[in-house]
Amino acid sequence: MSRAVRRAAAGLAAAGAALALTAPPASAHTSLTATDPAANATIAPPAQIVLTYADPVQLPQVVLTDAEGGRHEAGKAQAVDNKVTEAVKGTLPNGVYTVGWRVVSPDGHPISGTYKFTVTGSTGAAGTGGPASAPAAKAADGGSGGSGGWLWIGLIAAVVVVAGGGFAWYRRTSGASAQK
Ligand SMILES: [Cu+2]
Repeated sequence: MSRAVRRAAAGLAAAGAALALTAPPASAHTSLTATDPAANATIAPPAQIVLTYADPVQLPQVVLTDAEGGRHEAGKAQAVDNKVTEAVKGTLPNGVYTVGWRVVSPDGHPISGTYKFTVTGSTGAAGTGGPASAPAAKAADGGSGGSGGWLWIGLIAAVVVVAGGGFAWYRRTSGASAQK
């Protein structure tokens, strides 16, 4: 009887050990292993944000906000293997910026986080780092034809003017109605 119990216990232990050996590694979320710019770094204006994870990731989202909530990322984030890259719009003026990110782990779980860095020594004065400066820089690189570049600048300037006017109008009207 006691031998049978011992045998059963030994069998259970062996089964448990086999299960532990054959079970897939506990599928954990991936994790952020490195960032460029580094968290809490004080640096010259970066051209892009590069986030490195422990595993390949999908569906990346990155937002870059200044202290006033203004957005400075350009286009969509790109994920290649375990690296996510997000371009920065124009030259960041001096100040503190927050990077907010979200990716989907290999196990299908989304993870997200934020960190801050500080820009110093920037030649981009506050208010001039807007949408028009990025295409202007590209046109100066000679990447697109001269007239094409100017067409884009004009188009974007028009969009900015229209959007700015609309926003001002919205603020006026909503402010007026809120006061009454
Ligand atoms: Cu997970």
